[in-house]
Amino acid sequence: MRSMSQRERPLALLDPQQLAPLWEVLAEHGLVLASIVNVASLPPEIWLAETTSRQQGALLLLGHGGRLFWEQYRRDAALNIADPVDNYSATVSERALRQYLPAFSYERLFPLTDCPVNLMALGRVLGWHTPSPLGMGINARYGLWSAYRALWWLDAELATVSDETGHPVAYPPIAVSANASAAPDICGQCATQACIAACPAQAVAAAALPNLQRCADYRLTAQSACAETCLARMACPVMPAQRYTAAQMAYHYDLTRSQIHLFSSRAAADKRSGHVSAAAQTMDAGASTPEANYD
Ligand code: B12
Ligand code: SF4
Ligand code: SF4
Repeated sequence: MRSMSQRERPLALLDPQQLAPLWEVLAEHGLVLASIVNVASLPPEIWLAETTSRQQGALLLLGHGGRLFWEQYRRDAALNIADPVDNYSATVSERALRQYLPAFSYERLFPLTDCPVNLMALGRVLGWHTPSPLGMGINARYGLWSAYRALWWLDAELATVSDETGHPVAYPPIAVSANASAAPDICGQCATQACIAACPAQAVAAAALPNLQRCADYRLTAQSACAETCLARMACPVMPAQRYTAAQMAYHYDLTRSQIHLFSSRAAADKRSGHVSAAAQTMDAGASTPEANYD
């Protein structure tokens, strides 16, 4: 981990082409999406907070796709630890950094209660996915079945920073494209748009952001068909083999359902007392549980 004094020293040059063994070991743990990019080449909208990490250095973004991560995690992790998926992601990625980049210092930005980066915006910039009616990105290789697992800041300067059009180059080039502007618009070319008709709450619409309130209200109803799943996500015909298993689905959707329940109970209590808490205005998931694996 880095210290304040380490932040001041000049950055060492890192050749991304030498990272093949790092990508390999991460992929073995199911972290099959991995990109590294210089901070200086990123647009300001990816940042949610002022932080020294946005001045210089590089960001290493890791994500899982499909089922492999879940299988590895179930095999390796002690399930009785707090925030197991986040802890597992942080532990295996830090171990890999120590082993393959011992000369660099680094700082974890996610999982973290106050992650200073808008992960979905960063993923878009790096070409990981294109927009879908569900709001989450869709990836050519993993469909709707990917999520961010870890984000690390490194005191490194990458040898190459951007392509000829000025877009940051992601290493290694990933399934969709290394360049967001060149990624295929999967949902724009989808003939069925089955996700829209499949949503029982009419929360999903073409060319619009999903209505998260409708989704949340429906998920809390006693007869909800989306207590442990998302019918719209399951209906997507892209890469069906990557769909989460029933246990994986139930884990994540149980977690978000209880967060939504907590949020709405607090809001109702505030309404009764005439007091509006910060948690009622925006659900402070971090305050109630640091686990951020809402996948
Ligand atoms: C808090 C949070 C939630 C909260 C949001 C509550 C609230 N209104 O405050 C809850 C628990 C409800 C939630 C739910 C889900 N989330 Co969420 N969530 C986060 C988290 C940890 C922080 C977002 C945040 O507060 N950003 C800071 C604010 C300032 O930025 P913002 O843009 O205003 O943030 C809002 C949106 O991000 C929105 N939101 C949160 N999650 C999602 C997911 C989707 C698909 C959309 C459209 C919007 C959305 O809620 C935020 C607050 O209003 C991020 C991880 C991260 N650190 O980015 C994951 C994250 C955004 N969630 C994700 C996912 C997948 C989901 C779920 C599909 C999980 C599930 N299986 O149910 C659902 C879908 C939402 C829905 N349809 O209702 C993924 C998206 C991955 C992707 N492939 O693009 C992320 C990136 C987590 C990850 N590890 O990858 N989430
Ligand atoms: S069903 Fe079609 S429009 Fe909906 S998420 Fe899948 S590819 Fe996109
Ligand atoms: S969880 Fe259910 S209500 Fe929410 S978007 Fe998916 S299908 Fe619609």
